[in-house]
Amino acid sequence: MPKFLSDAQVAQYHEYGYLSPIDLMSEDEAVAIREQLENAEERFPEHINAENRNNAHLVFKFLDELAFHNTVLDIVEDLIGPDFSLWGSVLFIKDPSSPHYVSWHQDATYMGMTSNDFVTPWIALSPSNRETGCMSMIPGSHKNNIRPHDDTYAQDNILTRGQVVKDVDESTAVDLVLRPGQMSIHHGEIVHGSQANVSQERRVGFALQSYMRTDIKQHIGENMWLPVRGKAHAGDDITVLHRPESSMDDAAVKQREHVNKNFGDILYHGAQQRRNY
Ligand SMILES: O=C(O)CCC(=O)C(=O)O
Repeated sequence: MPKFLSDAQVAQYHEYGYLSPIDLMSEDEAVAIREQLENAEERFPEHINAENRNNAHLVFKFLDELAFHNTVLDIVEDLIGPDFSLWGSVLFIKDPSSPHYVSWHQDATYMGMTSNDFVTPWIALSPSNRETGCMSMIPGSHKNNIRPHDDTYAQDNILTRGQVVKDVDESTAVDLVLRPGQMSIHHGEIVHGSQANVSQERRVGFALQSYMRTDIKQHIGENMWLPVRGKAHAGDDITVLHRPESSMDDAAVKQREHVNKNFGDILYHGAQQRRNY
């Protein structure tokens, strides 16, 4: 029996590769978290910006708390079972009237995992819609394995390599419209992307990328995992990560630097170029 989702939602996830929208918190709660985020951007501009956007949950308590939000974890458990860790997180922020977009891609392509059966909750901290540049999914595309990607390094593409899957039938795409406080969740192999923000409003999304069963391992780089629920990742090759004691504490900052170096080495493994994010 699922903990949060209905049986129909679980079946829908397996059929289409995503679920959306899911009510996670009130709009007021989401606005309060966004305020904390914008306060952190002001206070620690070197530690949280468009280039330094990965794994901020390892240094900011309010993001760590989102990563351990009980409802998020119940939803994850309904989809991948009781034993899982968190691999990383990414803040996907698009400023008002900015050209930045995300090309059609499959998350698992460059993660170097032994299985791609994992989930990414994406939490909206602002309105995410067609104008602000919401995510769009190609339903069912998680069933066709990883397709070839071209690394374009296109300037306005905010994916690491600007990687793109060719020949996507865009007529089947579904826009995931979210109000602040709602979330979506998607499979590691689903083809998805997002357009530029043509509105006057900032679009702020926090992707917990990704929660993975603890029998899944990294086969490129160091095997680093933040234990979340159930049986933790085990083995001599596992580096266990820790939650921050308080925001920006020294040990947490050091740990994140180490994790982000490893993250970059994995995501750019074999790449022709390396960008600063
Ligand atoms: O936030 C976006 O526009 C894209 C995010 C994304 O590709 C992801 O979370 O996997």
